This record gives sequence, structure tokens and C-alpha cells, in this order.
Amino acid sequence: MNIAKNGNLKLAIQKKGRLTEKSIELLKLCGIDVDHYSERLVVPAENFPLEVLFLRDDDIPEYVQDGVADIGIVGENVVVSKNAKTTVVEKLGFGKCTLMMAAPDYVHLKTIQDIDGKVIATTYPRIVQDFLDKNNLKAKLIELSGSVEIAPALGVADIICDIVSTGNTLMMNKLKKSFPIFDSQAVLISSASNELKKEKAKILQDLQSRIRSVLLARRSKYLMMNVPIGSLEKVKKAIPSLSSPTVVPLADQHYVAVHAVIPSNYLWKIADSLKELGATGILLLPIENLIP
Ligand code: PRT
Ligand code: ZN
Repeated sequence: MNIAKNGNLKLAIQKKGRLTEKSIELLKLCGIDVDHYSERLVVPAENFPLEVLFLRDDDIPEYVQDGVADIGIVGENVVVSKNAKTTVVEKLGFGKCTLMMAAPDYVHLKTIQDIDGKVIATTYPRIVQDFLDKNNLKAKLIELSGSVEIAPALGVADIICDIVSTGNTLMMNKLKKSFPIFDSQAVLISSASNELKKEKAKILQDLQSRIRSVLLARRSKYLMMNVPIGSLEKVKKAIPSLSSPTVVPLADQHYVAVHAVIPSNYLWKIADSLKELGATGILLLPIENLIP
């Protein structure tokens, strides 16, 4: 692979899979445009000192560990299962899934102890073995690279331990969820042994603060409403504002407009009290970016 030896930060993301679009979208929200429709494996960002390497997700932890890429975006499940020397720099809040034990109806799996002595098919033997050790259990692991859910029907294993997101795949294969053993999401990783040169460390710092702003914006909403001036102090107390609310005078002197950034989903907890305090025209808007 011919990677330009310029001072740009090298970010590895999944070439084609569940995390690809979301990774590109996150960069876009950070103001960084990457053309990912070409067949090139290395694509320079258009407006940021970044080269994006498109790789199989399984290879990303090792490439980051060895400094082929400076940082990478990959599922936490892959990071742990590859056991590469990398550090999680940021949890990214997408690609959420759970590694879960599941069994056919005819297998008794009510308590964790029922796992003892079973044959378990999985793509993640390291994570499963860790779980077994922590719980003092013994089981035989069969490592499969895909289609884990058909292993019980084929008589290859008693139960499986696989990634579940909606649960549809388990249902279609007549398997029942039992014990969640690992919650995963996409994470930003860097090498635990290769320290970045000063220039690159600065670029990473800039990228990280942009990512943090995007994540903060995702967890927040912009609340706007008109409030009777007599209730203003009580309304201010009711709002769990991330910054102090902005109060704007209105043509009608009995009312003021109140704007505030609040955590997503919080409005439903306070909507009734706001109405009781006479708030009208309550409007909640998404925020694209939020620089703290
Ligand atoms: O080709 P490459 O090796 O790069 O990709 P891949 O096929 O190994 O990975 P990919 O694209 O399937 O998943 C990338 C990452 O997305 C995973 O490592 C997880 O961190 C995350 N992720 C999130 C998932 C899922 N959700 C998911 N549902 N990874 C896999 N699945 C599979 C699961 O294995 C099972 O077969 O989807 C099925 C279950 O989904 P539900 O929705 O039916 O429950
Ligand atoms: Zn993979």
C-alpha cells in the first residue's frame, strides 16, 4: 500500500460495512469531507490534514497498534477481541450492539450456571472466554467467522454467543436471547505504544474537539418558548440548562422569550410544569454542532 508520507493524520475506517456510512457522516459533521465512493484505499480529506485508509474492520486495531494508521474507528468488540495495544480515545455513540448468549428453545439456559459444560459457537472467543473465567464457568468454544446463528441447528454447538442489535436474526433462527456479556459501540482508537509526532498530535487534538462538539450536540436540544415575566425565575429553575438560558424581551411586555440548550428527552420531564407556569409556543430544535 502506498501511503503518502506527508504530515497528515492517518485515520483507518471500515471499507464496506455497518460502520462505514456513520464514520463518514461523523467526519462530515466535523466539517471534514471525504469522497468514499472511489475504489481507492487511501483518500485524502478535502479540507482537513487527514488521510482516510479504508480497511477491513478486523485489521484496524493491528494497523493502529503498528502505526500504519495513526487512529481508527472500529467496534469496541473488535478492539477487545483483537487484543492489540491500542487505547480508546473516544466513544462515538453509533454502531451500538450487544454480544449476547442465545439458545434454541430446547436448551435450558435460565441462569448463568446453565452455561457450564455447554458448547458455544462464537466469533469472539476472547471476550467469551474472559466472561467464562470471570464467572468461574467452563465451556467448549467453537470459533466461527460468520453465520454463527445456524450452529445449533447444524448440531455444531449447544448455544451461541453473537452480536445482537435488533434481535431479528436470533428470532429468524428460533434462538432466544439470554445473557448479555458485552456492550459495544464504535470507538476512536490510537496506538498505545507509538507516540504521535507533535504536528500530528495537534491535528488529533483538533479532530477530537470537533468530535466532542458533535457528540455533545447529539445529546442536546435547543428549547425555545415564551414565558410570562412573573414566572421567569421559576422557569429558569425548571430548566436543566447546559448553559444559562438566554432571555429576550418581546413586543408584549408581559412575556419574554427563553432559549436554552437542554439534554435530549428532558423536555418530557418538565413539559407539564412549563405549561403550568404559563409557557407558550414551546419549540424543541435539533442542534447540529455545539462548541462548549
Ligand atoms: O468486512 P468487514 O470485516 O470489515 O466487516 P464485518 O462483516 O466483520 O462487520 P460488520 O460490517 O457486519 O459490522 C461492523 C461492526 O458493527 C461490528 O464489529 C459491530 O461493532 C457493529 N455492529 C452493530 C454489528 C451489528 N450492529 C450487528 N447487528 N455487527 C454485526 N451485526 C450482525 C450480527 O453478527 C448478527 O449476524 O447482525 C446480526 C444481528 O443483527 P440483528 O439486528 O438481527 O440483531
Ligand atoms: Zn470484520
